[in-house]
Amino acid sequence: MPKTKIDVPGEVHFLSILNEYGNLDKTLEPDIAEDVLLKLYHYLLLGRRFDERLISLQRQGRIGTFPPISGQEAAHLGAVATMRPSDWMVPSFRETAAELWRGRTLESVILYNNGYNEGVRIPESSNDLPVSVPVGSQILHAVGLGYAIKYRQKDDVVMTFFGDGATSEGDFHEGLNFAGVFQTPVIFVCQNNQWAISMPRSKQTRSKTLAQKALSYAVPGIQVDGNDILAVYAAAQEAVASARSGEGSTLIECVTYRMAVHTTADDPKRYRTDEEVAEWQKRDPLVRFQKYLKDKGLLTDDGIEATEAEITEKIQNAVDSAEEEMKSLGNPLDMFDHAYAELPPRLIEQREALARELEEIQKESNHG
Ligand SMILES: Cc1ncc(C[n+]2csc(CCOP(=O)(O)OP(=O)(O)O)c2C)c(N)n1
Ligand SMILES: [Mg+2]
Repeated sequence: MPKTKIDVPGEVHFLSILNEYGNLDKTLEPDIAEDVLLKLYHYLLLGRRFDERLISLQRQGRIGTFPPISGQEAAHLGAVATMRPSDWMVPSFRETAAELWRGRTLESVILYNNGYNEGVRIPESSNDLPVSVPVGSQILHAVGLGYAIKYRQKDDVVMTFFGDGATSEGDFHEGLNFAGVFQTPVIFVCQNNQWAISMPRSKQTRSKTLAQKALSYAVPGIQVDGNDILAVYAAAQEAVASARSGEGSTLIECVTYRMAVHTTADDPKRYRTDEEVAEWQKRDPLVRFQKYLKDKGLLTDDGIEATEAEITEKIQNAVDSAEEEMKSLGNPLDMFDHAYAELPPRLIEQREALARELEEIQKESNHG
């Protein structure tokens, strides 16, 4: 059948600057100030150590279920480091290092993972949105914000995060389509960590890349080595500049790996091999960046030790103060707040019944 090839615009490129052996492509090295490079190292390490501490707290029953970020720190940190404070970060649930970079406190993360409302409170000074657990739902919030920014003729941008699994959700496609049609200033950052709980990337889609999915919505898509913080930074910097200047959205697929459990309620040994994990451990973003900074003469063994000590203390202080704060929080009646402007009669009754019960418990403990 005679057909004419349509010249569909768009190509997908892969970006790597600092490879897994720590070798640098000098021609692509982004120009990042020394203090920013060291700050990035601090937050990479903080993300890793805080993760380890949170897992240990969860195992001791001192926090609830928690989704670790180990292995993915560069993929989200490198991206947000290109934003300015007035921009909007719209996270999913696996971007702790980036949230800390944006000003979220360690205490807030601990409170959130213990189920306290206070842990999702965003400071007045920040535009960022809280963690979103329903997979992909935040993408729609992000494009809505992007549309509002454009409507108000501001030059802020929105950066939203999601996983490889989220690209199978309708929300992802609706969001990208909206972004393409309305040219919203939204940067879509997909942390392709190879797994959506036990569902491998290979069963998620037959597409060669996730980045190419953007092309059908007339949005540029790029794939980067997500364990290479310089590549993530460079790609995000370009995407942010483009969005800020009115040229619309970009999808950045960060190829990375979840080195730990999906959440503390998961056992990955049931669906993936130790060999696979070991293979990715060799591509650790932290080790690679550390080598880069050492080669540049910005970091020494003493410097690493000092940063470790500073971080250990920071985390310990946060755990202490969060545990102290939690003693005065946690009124079970709070569960009736925020869902309704006015509680329906059925819930008013339930609230009153619970309040009576709590009073009884209190009385008994006062006497006992
Ligand atoms: C709409 C919806 N469906 C299912 C879930 C349960 N769930 C939580 S995380 C997850 C997998 C998400 O995978 P991915 O998008 O790759 O992100 P990752 O967890 O790997 O960071 C699923 C299915 C959910 N939270 N929301
Ligand atoms: Mg995933």
